[in-house]
Amino acid sequence: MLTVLGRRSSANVQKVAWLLAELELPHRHIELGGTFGGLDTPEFRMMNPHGKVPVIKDGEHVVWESHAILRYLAAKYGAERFWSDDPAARSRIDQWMDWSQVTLQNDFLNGVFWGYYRTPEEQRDMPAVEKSIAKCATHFALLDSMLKENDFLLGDALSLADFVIGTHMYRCFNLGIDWPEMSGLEAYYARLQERSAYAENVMVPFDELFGRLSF
Ligand SMILES: N[C@@H](CCC(=O)N[C@@H](CS)C(=O)NCC(=O)O)C(=O)O
Repeated sequence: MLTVLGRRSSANVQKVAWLLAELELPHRHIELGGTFGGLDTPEFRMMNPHGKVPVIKDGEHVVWESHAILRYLAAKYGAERFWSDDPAARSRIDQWMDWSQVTLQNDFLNGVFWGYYRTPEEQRDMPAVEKSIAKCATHFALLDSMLKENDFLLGDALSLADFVIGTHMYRCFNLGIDWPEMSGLEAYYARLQERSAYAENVMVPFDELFGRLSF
């Protein structure tokens, strides 16, 4: 039996939970981290020495790092549905996954979500937050132009690029930030919300994280 470990309020866990739901893969989900704790036990550190979620256990095989987990699941169980065996097609997906991890997450999750939402108001560095919002607006404008042409980021079918970028759309549109006009991205977010796998696994209330820097 496949096991996923990680609190459902974590965006990195949500990417994995959404993919598992799309694949309709039977699994059990153990909430860990955040208020659930459990990341410092020797048993957990044996699985992930960094003490972070998500982690999956597939039989005896353990994988940590959300994007590595997505690639593992898509390769093993996806039958090329969301990733590809073809190196060229795969690299088109990988480049957006890596860009999301390195650039978008730095500006959105670290700069805006942590800098604004998770930081208590009196500790916020608003000039830094404004800079991150401006960087995100540039990233979102690029994604918006792609999504005016296509239903999903890389064409008419969902790919791993959508799992990693689409997950952030729920927070992007629910933080109370006035983004510039981005009707392509809004339509994309509306399409994602129609998918029960997205609605059930990504649209998880995150108010427990408001003003909370402790985990
Ligand atoms: N790059 C890692 C980041 C992992 C990470 O930072 N996970 C956070 C949750 S999003 C965590 O474990 N935080 C500690 C906690 O939730 O207690 C990944 O993509 O899996």
